[in-house]
Amino acid sequence: MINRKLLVAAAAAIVAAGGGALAVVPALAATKTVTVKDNVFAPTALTVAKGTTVRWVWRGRAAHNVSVSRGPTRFHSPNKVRGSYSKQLGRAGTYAIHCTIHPGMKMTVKVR
Ligand SMILES: [Cu+2]
Repeated sequence: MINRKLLVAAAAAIVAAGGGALAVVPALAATKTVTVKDNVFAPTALTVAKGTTVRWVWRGRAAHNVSVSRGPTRFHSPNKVRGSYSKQLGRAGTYAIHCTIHPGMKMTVKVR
């Protein structure tokens, strides 16, 4: 005979865990998109909450990259002509970002 009380307790535990996980997902899933055009980022300034993922999407014809020149953490995308590059920003501060191929191609991301 199956122990019905144990089954009910197990089901309740699974529902509680699932509910908790679902409640956490929206905060972690926040994403902001930046368009990488020929020789300009759009927008050029962005302010996001800590933990936000910034996703750069290539829309131009020339190769570009996303490189942090100054900021709480450094990262550097490959040179790309299409596709996207995402980075979750977990440390607060101002990130000065540029494309190393086009020195005038700059933007800032403020994480608070
Ligand atoms: Cu560029």
